[in-house]
Amino acid sequence: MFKLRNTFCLLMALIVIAALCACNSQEVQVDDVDEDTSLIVVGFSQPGAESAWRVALTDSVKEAFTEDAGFKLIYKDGQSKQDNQIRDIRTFIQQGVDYIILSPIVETGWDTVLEEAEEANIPVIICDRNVVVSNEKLYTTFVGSDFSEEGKKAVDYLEKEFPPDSEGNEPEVNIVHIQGTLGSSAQIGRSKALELALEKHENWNVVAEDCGEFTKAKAKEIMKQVLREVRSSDIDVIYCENDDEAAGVIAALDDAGIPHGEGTGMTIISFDATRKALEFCLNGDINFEVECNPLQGPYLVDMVKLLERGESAPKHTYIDEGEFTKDDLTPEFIEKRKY
Ligand code: GZL
Repeated sequence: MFKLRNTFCLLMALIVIAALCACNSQEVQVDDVDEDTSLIVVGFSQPGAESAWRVALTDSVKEAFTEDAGFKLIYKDGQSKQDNQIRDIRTFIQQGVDYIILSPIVETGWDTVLEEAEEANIPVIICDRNVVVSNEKLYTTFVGSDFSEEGKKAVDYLEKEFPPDSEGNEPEVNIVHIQGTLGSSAQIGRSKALELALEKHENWNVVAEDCGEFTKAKAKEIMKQVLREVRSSDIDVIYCENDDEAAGVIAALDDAGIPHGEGTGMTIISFDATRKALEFCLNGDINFEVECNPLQGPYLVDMVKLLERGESAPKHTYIDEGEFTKDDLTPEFIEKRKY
């Protein structure tokens, strides 16, 4: 009898363990993509929703990759964490999507998961920011911005704003630098341009520098701290690496009653050229806007269609981007902008 009970208990234990294992495997189980769908299934991994620009990119991709256009889009928001994006890409692989579009929060750390996508024969399109990988074959094509060129536009503007005098003497230019997410292509390119300018102009000085994470809240906090440490009369330029940071800087200056922008001796530079920032520019609060174009959905659809036709994609496609001062702007122009 005792032997029988032992066997029964052992059998029950094995059944419970097997059931627990089955449950665990369910945790990573994802809905397989409907096998017989005629739609092209695209997994889209965004780093987050940190800025108005980012939301505009998401909207542009969603508007382009519709079922009417022949696509099933699966959108994932990485909540500003690379680990989440890597998890999302693995989910796309398990779901058996046809393409992965990745807007990488930072440039490095993607080799392993891109190798997994390659092993699964899923082409990866990088958009917006770029990746730095051991082998460029790990992604099919890049569609996005040339951030070094964006930074150069900002520096060119500053060089015109602060020219040498008739004897060639360069003015002293004190700069507050509010960086974007460290390690992102946008931050690397825009910061690099300023670093090169500081090497070129010995009288240009960074009096304060910190990372605003491309957000209004963090930039406002940084600017309030800067104003505790640096006299506002000693600040000639605030170099904001996106419009949300510029909005935070303006809020901090307004709270402190410090005039800024056109005719005040405190020049504000920003990147993205969102509608709200262009309104700041039109009213003189921001002196110079470098456009960073988030309307990448149509470019990406064209790239997927090209690959579907079996054609080879160019490795890099840089999208058209401009720059603005108040003289380029009218309320009607701003109103017509898509973001
Ligand atoms: C640039 C993009 C940046 C924007 C920010 O392509 O990666 O990220 O400039 C956004 O507004 O947060």
